[in-house]
Amino acid sequence: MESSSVDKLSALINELPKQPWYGADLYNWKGFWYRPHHLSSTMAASSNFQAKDDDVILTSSMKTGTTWMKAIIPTIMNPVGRTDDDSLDPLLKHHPNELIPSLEIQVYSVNPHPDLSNMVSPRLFRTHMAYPLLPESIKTSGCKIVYITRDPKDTFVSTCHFMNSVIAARGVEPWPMSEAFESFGKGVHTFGPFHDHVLGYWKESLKRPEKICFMRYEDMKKDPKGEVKKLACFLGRPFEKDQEVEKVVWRCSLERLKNLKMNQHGVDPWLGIDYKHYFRRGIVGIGRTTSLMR
Ligand code: PAP
Repeated sequence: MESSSVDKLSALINELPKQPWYGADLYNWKGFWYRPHHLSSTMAASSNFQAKDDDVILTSSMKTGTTWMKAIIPTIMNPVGRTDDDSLDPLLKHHPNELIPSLEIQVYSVNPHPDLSNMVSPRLFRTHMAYPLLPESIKTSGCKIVYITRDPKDTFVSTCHFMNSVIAARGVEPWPMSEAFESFGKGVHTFGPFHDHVLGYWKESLKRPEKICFMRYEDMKKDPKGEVKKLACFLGRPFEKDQEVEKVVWRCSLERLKNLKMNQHGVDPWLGIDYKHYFRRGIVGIGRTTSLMR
């Protein structure tokens, strides 16, 4: 970015409301909270990204089951995902983050006008942007949006574990859960407020169910085959045989992914975060128990 643009951005950031969060500051832009290094790329993606009619965009607030979807969507869309030959499965060599690039964390993080002309269609992207911040072309083109959400208490607990692991690797003490809870309750967490995020997509999915597939982590846990079948139909890639669905569900299961070498030992080059932190217990209802920090 040119130095004048950097100066303008710093000046803008300095004027935004600010709150502490896990040892850093979050800034509120257009009603949603961002870390400063995600802010410029979010602004660039929001104004510059041009969606194509056959794009698929995975959207979510954080820690709601996105990684599961990052595995499932490419597996459904790629014909290899349905074959019997497990040795061809891209998930063997790639963490799900690598299979479906993030607009704000990867695509727009270095260049506000990246050249996407070499990407093969149908292109798959993900974003944590709330509905009002989405690039206009995502809303108006024929592209499909898949939104995943989760019980807020479970989302909160998952966020605590993830963020405390991330800051521990940098030598920072864990943030006390009571303070993190108060902050989450006020809607202050990256990409939050959680309820505004969920409601934005929920309301739009009611108006345009053919455009937005609204999914819940709990439904996925209860009936993964049924939900994956529905998702595949929504994406225009229905399954012909039951074995194909079983294959996708198994390939993308937490048990399998968390034990793959790549996910146990790899590091996300964009965020510097160990891939293992994306896979934990995946339990429904953990936020309602008294043993939150297990
Ligand atoms: P992100 O927003 O950083 O991408 P995200 O994947 O949405 O994170 O959330 C991580 C949660 O999804 C973790 O939940 P937990 O902390 O309650 O355990 C993680 O375990 C769970 N998760 C990751 N992959 C899968 C999967 N394949 N199946 C089920 N749950 C998964």
